[in-house]
Formats: sequence, C-alpha cells, structure tokens
Amino acid sequence: MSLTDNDLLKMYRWMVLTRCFEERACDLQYKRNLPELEHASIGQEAIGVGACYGLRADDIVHPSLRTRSAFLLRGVTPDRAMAACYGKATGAARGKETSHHMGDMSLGLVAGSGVVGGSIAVAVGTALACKLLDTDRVTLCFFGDGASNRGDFHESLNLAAVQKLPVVFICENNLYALSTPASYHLPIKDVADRAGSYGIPGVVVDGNDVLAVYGAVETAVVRARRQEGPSLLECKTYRWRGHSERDLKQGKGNRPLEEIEMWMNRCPIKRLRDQLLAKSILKEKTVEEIEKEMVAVVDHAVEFAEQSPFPAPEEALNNVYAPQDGSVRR
Ligand SMILES: Cc1ncc(C[n+]2csc(CCOP(=O)(O)OP(=O)(O)O)c2C)c(N)n1
Ligand SMILES: [Mg+2]
Repeated sequence: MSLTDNDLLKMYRWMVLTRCFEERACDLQYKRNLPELEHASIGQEAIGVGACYGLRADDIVHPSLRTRSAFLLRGVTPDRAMAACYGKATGAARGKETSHHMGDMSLGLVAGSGVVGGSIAVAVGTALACKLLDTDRVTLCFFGDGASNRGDFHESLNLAAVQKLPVVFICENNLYALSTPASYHLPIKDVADRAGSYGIPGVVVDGNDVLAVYGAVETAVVRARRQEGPSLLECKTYRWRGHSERDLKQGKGNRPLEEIEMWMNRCPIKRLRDQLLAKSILKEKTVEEIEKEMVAVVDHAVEFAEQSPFPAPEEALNNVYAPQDGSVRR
C-alpha cells in the first residue's frame, strides 16, 4: 500500500502520543507510587507504529514489554492504558497484569509473557491456529535482542519455517538485555543472520525509521498472507531510558553517556517530523498543536486512572482463565 500524506501524519501522531504517554508514566512512577514498574520504549516508537500501521484489524499482535505504541495503535485507549499503569480495574489488564503484558483479544492483542521470549512460541501457536482455520490472518511477534538467545526463539523459528506459518518475527534490537550489552550476549553482529539457519528471510531494518519498518513489515506480511512462510526482521534501535524506571532510581544507568546522546540524535520522531516539514505535510504550528493535543489526551488518561477503582478482591479469579464456552475470538 502506498502511503498518503494523511497516513504519514497519522503515523507521526501515534509516535508522538506514545512518547507523551511514556514520558508521563515515567514522571508519575515515583510521584504517584505506581504499582507497576514502567519499562519505557522511548526511542523505539517507530517499530510498533511502522509494523502495525498496515495490519488488518483481524491480524494478531504479540507485543513485547517494549511495544507500547502497538497497544495504542491497535486500539487500547490511552485511558485504559494509563489505568493499567495504575493497576486499576478499568485498565486494559483489569488490574491483574502490568500495562506491558496486557492483552485484549477483541483488538487482536495477545497478553505477553513475563518470561523473556515466552511470547515467541505462543505466536507460533496463533499463526498455526490461523492456518488450521484456513484464514489468511497474519501474526506479528515482537521481542528483544536478549530474547533471541532463548531456546524458545530457535524452536519457534524452526517450527514456523517447517510449517510455513504466517508469522512475522520482529526483533527490537535495542543493544541491551537489561544491563548486558548485545556484544556480551550475541556472538554475531546481526540477529537477522539467525534466519539463515531456518531457511527464511532475515532482514536488518533501521528501527528508527518508521517508513523503513513499515516497508519491511509490509513485504513480510504479504509473504505470510500468501502462506509462503515466516520472516525475521531485526529492527536496530536504542532505548533512551533504563531497562525500567528502577534502574534510574537506583542510578544503574551504566551506559556511556555519549552512546545515549548519539542515539537521542537519531530520534525516530524528529526524523519523521523533519521529513514531513520538508515536504510541507507538517507546519511548525501543527507540530505544536499535535504536541498540545497529545498532552491533553494524556492529562485525561491520568485523570481517568486516578479516579478509577482498584479491582475488587472477589474478582481476583475472573478473566484469569479462558472461557470454556467457545467465546474466545477466533
Ligand atoms: C527467562 C527469563 N530470564 C530473565 C528474565 C529477566 N529479564 C526481564 S527483561 C530481561 C531483558 C530482556 O532483554 P531483551 O530481550 O533485549 O528486551 P528489552 O528489554 O531490551 O526490550 C531480562 C533478562 C525474565 N523475565 N525471563
Ligand atoms: Mg534489548
């Protein structure tokens, strides 16, 4: 699909909303003593937006803890997303999971796993189900560079390749797994090279370029929809903040300042903004208006979250197990 000016503006807006949302969640972490630990994706917003923008509503997404933009773009309202950060009953996770692991099958979002890489095998399951049901629905699965060292990753890619499953594996390589640099945990330069072991395409993508992500995912999705098999995309990127806000509180930032600065200069939002300004798709005035609008959206979300109740103890076991009456979305 060729992108119109309006598409580009929409992508820009999703990225700004994600940034605004996470900056606020980080700010509130200790001020409001939020029960959930924020794991911000600031700096990585282009990946979820670029990857999910062209999807169909009936496709399935397995976000990672670093894919907040995917939740928002797929339809989790900022109110429900912020309430999840507060652990409130109105949150998309109903106060039972963190805002990073929340799922909503009505939006095709599968709840993540607290086990690093755990979602990769589940994504192979959803892709297999879609194939067995004779649909052309595609599954997108997000995970980090660290997760690509887990057995789940290798077994999942192997099975998906053998069965030609309609799944796109998207590695958000932000160069760190917790505080361990990729150079300490990866024996190769590119995670994408691992695709070769399974005979599937492996593509390195500039993860800070939303249009590059969009294009690479579009190609992989077309292949998956035609039942030609999975692809592995490695989006090179960087998270600006710590693994979580706990790192910052404990002063465990332990990454070179010059490295952080270098990547901040490659801001994915600024990059798209500059392109849109150069093409007069955006005006400076509109940039400010969009920012103000997103701040207001997030203000509303915080207000909603603050006023929402915590889940009632007697509801602790509701929505924990899948219903047995066949009402799970197919
Ligand atoms: C099996 C397992 N081991 C360790 C952890 C603790 N842990 C949580 S996140 C994380 C790092 C993940 O790094 P990466 O896959 O690169 O994702 P990123 O956070 O960088 O997006 C680790 C080790 C865990 N949750 N599960
Ligand atoms: Mg990582």
